[in-house]
Amino acid sequence: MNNSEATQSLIQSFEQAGQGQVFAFFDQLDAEAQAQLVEQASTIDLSEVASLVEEHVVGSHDSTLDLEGLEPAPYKALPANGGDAAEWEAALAAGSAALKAGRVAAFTVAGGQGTRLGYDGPKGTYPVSPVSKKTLFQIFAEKVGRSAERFGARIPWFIMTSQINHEATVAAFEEGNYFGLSREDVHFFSQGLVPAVDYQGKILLAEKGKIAMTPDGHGGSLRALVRSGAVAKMKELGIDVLSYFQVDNPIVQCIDPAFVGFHILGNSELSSKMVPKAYALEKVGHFCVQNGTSLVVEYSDMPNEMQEETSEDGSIRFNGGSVAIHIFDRGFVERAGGDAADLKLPFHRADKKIPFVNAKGETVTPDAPNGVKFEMFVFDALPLAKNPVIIEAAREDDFSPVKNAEGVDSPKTCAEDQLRMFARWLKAAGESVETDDSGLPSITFEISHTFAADQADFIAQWSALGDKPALSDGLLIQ
Ligand code: UD2
Repeated sequence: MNNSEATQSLIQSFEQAGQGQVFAFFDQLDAEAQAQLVEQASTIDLSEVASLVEEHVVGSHDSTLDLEGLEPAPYKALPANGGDAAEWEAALAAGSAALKAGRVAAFTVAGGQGTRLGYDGPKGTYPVSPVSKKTLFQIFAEKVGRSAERFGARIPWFIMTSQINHEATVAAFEEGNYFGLSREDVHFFSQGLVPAVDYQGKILLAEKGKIAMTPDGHGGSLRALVRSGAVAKMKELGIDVLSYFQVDNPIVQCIDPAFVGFHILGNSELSSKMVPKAYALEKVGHFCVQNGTSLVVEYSDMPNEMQEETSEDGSIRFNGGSVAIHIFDRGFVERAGGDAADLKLPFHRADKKIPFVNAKGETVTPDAPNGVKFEMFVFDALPLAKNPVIIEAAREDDFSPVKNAEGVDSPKTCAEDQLRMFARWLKAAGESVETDDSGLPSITFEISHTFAADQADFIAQWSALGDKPALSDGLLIQ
């Protein structure tokens, strides 16, 4: 029996916090299981749990957002949509200089469970490219590697996993030989976990010796970057610009020099890309301002009438869709993910069906929500950041996520969007490609990102290529 003083005082602290049920079956566990429970329990911040419970579960929680004075946020439009071309040129030059100077790192949040896709494994190991079926991780690795080559600098890549998929993620990189990257340039770290609670605020047990804990949301990345030592590593490497993207979006420009430039020239602590919404009720967050402060309002927090409002010219008023592409200033991450009390991200409540062990020791699988999980959202950092910059991005150049097994945002739509992108690149380089009205080519081919990271890169690479391959079904340009 695990009876050390430290264990006894841990159990006592849980009892004092009204969470003694966590150890209800402790005496029935063998020594190894006891040690595991103790280890898990010792990672829990009981005062954080108490304030989460007070604020979101038992207290008078009024989570409705105050919509008073909410306006669409201003943004830098693309030159094609009326933006200032000279400003975009200046941003491109500034971003390219920062990249050459080695100030930029890539950062992927990959700690999610990917339940909607129904894929059993880290989402980044899901194959998505149309011909060679490269995985999401390989595509990002090739884009990051190609950008490093193009700008003649190292671009380290930080990847946030969670306890659920950490080992499998690292194993996939080992097996893939880091997809051509140098192993020293890839840094993995795990995000934090928060316990799930029932509607009385009691921490739930998943098993007699295991607490039900879930990842603390992509917003947990800020504190995980600090706690894991990733921020210290960036400092050591001279990196102050962090290019943030989600694991589910292979179209994303992992390293976009113009975006980096806007961020630097704007002296911004947090910059974001907006994509005009595809339709009024698209399920994305909205970039807004309220009393001079920028913020993202999730679709679920904005009434439909507001999402459907139109401007005088008939266009959607709240048009700025948040597609989870950001750039963080390292110093800001260090403060917001550290102890700065005024820069804390809030937690959100999600009601879920959480299997649990009841007081009799039986495992119950509920068929209706029985408890609460807590998550932080990274875009809640926006109101906390100084000089936030928002730029417009073309959906087709930056956003086609794989979220669902079928229908919208599925492997099929994503593969088609990649094909459209490859066809556009070839056309921009002066080639003729047969496509339908939606831009989808009649043949399936692929441009490897070891060859080109983005359209400008492709045009330069393609025109420098002596023997150009003839376009044919199944062709892989690499
Ligand atoms: C997110 C945004 C939505 C829009 C959309 C674009 C929220 C609440 N909404 O929706 O506004 O921008 O993305 O695709 O975020 N992740 C972690 N740890 C966690 C949870 C998630 O790393 O604890 C990662 C996950 O691996 C993925 C990303 O965060 O890369 C997005 O997670 P999601 O699939 O839950 O986001 P979604 O589609 O609800």
